[in-house]
Amino acid sequence: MKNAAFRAHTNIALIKYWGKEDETLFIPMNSSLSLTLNELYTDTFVSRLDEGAKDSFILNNHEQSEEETKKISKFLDLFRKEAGISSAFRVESINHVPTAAGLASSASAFAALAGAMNQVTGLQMDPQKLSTYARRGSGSSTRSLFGGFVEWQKGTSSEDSMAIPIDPADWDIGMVIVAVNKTAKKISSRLGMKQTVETSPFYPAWVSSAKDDLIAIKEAIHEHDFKRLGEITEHSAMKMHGSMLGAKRPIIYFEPDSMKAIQTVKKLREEGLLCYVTMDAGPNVKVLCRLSEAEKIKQKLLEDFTEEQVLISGPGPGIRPLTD
Ligand code: 2P0
Repeated sequence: MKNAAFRAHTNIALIKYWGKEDETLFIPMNSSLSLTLNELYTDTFVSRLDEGAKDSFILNNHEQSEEETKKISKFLDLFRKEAGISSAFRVESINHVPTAAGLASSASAFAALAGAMNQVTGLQMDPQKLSTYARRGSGSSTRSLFGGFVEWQKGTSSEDSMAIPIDPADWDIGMVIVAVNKTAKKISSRLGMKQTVETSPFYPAWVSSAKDDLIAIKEAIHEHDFKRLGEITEHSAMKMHGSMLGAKRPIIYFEPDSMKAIQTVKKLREEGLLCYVTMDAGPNVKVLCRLSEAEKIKQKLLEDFTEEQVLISGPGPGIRPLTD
């Protein structure tokens, strides 16, 4: 095959991934669990080039630097090696992220590229195995192979550190995303996790409590217990940020507007609405809620934020080929 195109949706972790056991193979310290989102996704087109050509990478219609292309080439090497081929590829990606959201994610990017490479090379790996390949591009992209609630089992080796779909999340689950700040983050997740693992005295507690949280959240999902799901989600995010605050030097992703959104969610909860915050390696706040109540939550957030800063999403599907 000469060309292939795939779509992958981004995901937000409810039990966070923070820290690597193996930095080269992207094996995490703890298993994690996420929700795939319908509204944020990446479309990636790959074409095999003629002998002698070099890899090229175009993102949102802009040719990327040699340095960025090198990262992609390293990822493509995994597929070239498995397929026993040496050809170069042209990779073109479009991030479908609403204006000003600032939520472009490596999770959907590497998942879409893994899907396209799996097809164009004729490897036809099953999604589980393919998730171990996506992982080598970016840890969180492992989980974007599937839709709904997805677990990334840390495993014991590169071959079994993979994603498993847990539940389609088709029981009135949604997220309200508050784009607090769209500028690029100051400390990359990769660096942030490394610094936390190496210097935070709270890190071992993070790892052991993430294990318990994972068991508990899977029970909550199984029982469709939304309140418990939300409580575990918020607690996991705050514990992850707590471990970062204990790093030397401290890693602080909170901004005044993040706190504003968190306070609003707290107030809504006091008024009886079930909604819970989570935050990643940046100041944006994501609110886990009932999809049927997302609009009400959005309206409340609009008292402090603009229309283009607040986005509602339901659960999204796993990767799929684009045929038209
Ligand atoms: C997560 N994050 O579980 C966590 C929570 C951010 C905070 O996965 O180094 O881009 O490429 O494996 O996957 C973001 O980190 O990091 C991330 P690498 P990645 O979603």
